[in-house]
Amino acid sequence: MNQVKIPRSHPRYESLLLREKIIEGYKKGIVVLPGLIAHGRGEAFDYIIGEKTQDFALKAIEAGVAMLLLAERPVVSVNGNTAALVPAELARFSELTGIPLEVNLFYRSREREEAIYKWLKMHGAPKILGVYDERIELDGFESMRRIVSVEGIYSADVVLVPLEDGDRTEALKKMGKKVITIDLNPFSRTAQKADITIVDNIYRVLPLMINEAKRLIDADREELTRIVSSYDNKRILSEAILFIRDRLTRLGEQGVFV
Ligand code: PTJ
Repeated sequence: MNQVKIPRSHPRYESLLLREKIIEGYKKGIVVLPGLIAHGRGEAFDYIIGEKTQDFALKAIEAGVAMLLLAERPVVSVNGNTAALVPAELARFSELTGIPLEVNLFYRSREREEAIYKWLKMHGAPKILGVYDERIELDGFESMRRIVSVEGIYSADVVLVPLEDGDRTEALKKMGKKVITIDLNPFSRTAQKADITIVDNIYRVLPLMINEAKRLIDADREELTRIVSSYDNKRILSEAILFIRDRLTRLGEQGVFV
């Protein structure tokens, strides 16, 4: 397929750019075919929330970063779509906070693991687990995601699992871990089960997480604890769903979308 040059003036510029990133990721062996479908589902929800970071996401981002900074052994789990969309931002966040990345795939193959490792390294990620270090199989779920790094997800107290299929969050929670997710679909199992759900496009979220980490990195533990303990994920999910309802009602009444 030929690379399409997208003019900056195009009203759907960012959305088309993300498609290109996913397609490029597929060609490089980073993204799997079902990842293209997952991206389409995300796009639909992004359209519905107005392709902008809303208040409910900003609150979740603040709490998520505070929780990661408070953690003893935090880790960021990276799948194919995440690696394709925000590799440099993941590397920057990891460098800034000292939190390692871990390659953890649903559709796992040695080639993909190594391709993602190389891709993240190329973008400057300082520490990438789950590929060349010691690994172990977790009990409690069937998918290939059960293969985790001993130093990373296995030992972690807080795990960020962006763009996640359903089966893992509950299993991680049963192991006593806190789970933060980034998911445009507030109805997904992961969104509903996580401790903190950032309902927004990962492409907009990672730069905001980097800014938030810069702001909070020197905050004292009391301040971080206050942010985390005043956060209520049920309320945030309600806000997201009610926002969708109200926006659709408004647009429906106007009879126009753009
Ligand atoms: O790389 P692998 O092998 O680990 O596989 C990755 C995929 C994404 C294929 C796998 O995890 C999967 O099938 O995921 P699901 O079940 O489709 O869930 C992905 C979730 O991410 C859905 O709820 C989407 O709405 C959401 N999503 C997709 N794109 C974005 C997104 N959320 C935030 N930002 C996006 N850009």
